[in-house]
Amino acid sequence: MPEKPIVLATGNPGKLREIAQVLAGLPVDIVGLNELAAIPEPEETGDTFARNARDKALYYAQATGQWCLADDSGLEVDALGGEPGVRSARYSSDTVAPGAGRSIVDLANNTKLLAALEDVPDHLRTARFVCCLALADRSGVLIETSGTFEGLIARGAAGDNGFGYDPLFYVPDCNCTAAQLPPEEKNRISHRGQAVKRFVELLADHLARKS
Ligand code: ITT
Repeated sequence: MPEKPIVLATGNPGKLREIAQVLAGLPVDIVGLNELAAIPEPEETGDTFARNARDKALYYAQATGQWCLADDSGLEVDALGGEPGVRSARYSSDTVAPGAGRSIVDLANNTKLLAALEDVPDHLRTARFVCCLALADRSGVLIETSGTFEGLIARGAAGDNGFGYDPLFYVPDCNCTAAQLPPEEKNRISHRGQAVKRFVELLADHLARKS
C-alpha cells in the first residue's frame, strides 16, 4: 500500500520534532512545510486550542491539497487565570520586535512569565500544557485529539531540551523541568505525546476503513 502523505502543518521546529518522533513507523509519509513551496502563515484568531488547531489544519489542507496535521498548544497558568493560554507563542509580543527569532521570543516569554509570578507562592504555581491536534483534508476535519500535562512553574530556568516554556515547567513526578527530560521521556508523558498517541490509534482506524 503506498504511504499516505501527511503534511505536518507547523512552523515550530520543536513541535515538528516531537510529532515526527511518535509518527515514525506508521504507513504515512511525513512532509514538513519546509519541503513545500512557501505558504504564508495563517493568523490565529480562535479563543480555544481546538478551534485554532482545526483552523490551521483546514487552512493548510486548502493551500496544499494534502492531508494536513496541525497542533495548537500552550501553557495555562492557574494563578494567571489560564494565561497565556492560546496566546502562549505571542505572550511577550508587547516587548519583542515582530519577526524576532524563536529563541529570542521563547526567552522573552519565559522572562515575562517569571515576572508575572514573582509574588506567587510555590503551592499556587500550578500550570498545564495543553495540546490539540487536528487532521484535515480539503473537505473538512477528519480526526481531532488532545492531551494535557500537569506541572508547576519554577522560579528559574533549567535544562536545554525541548522548546518554549519547557525550562520553567517543573514536573513533580520527575523532579526536573520538561527541558531536563530526555526527548523520548517528554513524549511519553507530555500533552503532545498523549495527543499524538491517540491520533495514531484513530488514524490507523481511519486508514483501515478506507482500504
Ligand atoms: P505553529 O502555529 O506554526 O504550529 P506556534 O509555536 O506559533 O507554531 P502555537 O500558536 O500553538 O504554535 O503556540 C504554541 C506555544 O506554546 C509555543 O510557541 C510554546 O511557547 C508553547 N508550547 C506549546 N507546547 C509546548 C511544549 O511542549 N513545551 C514548551 N512550550 C510549549
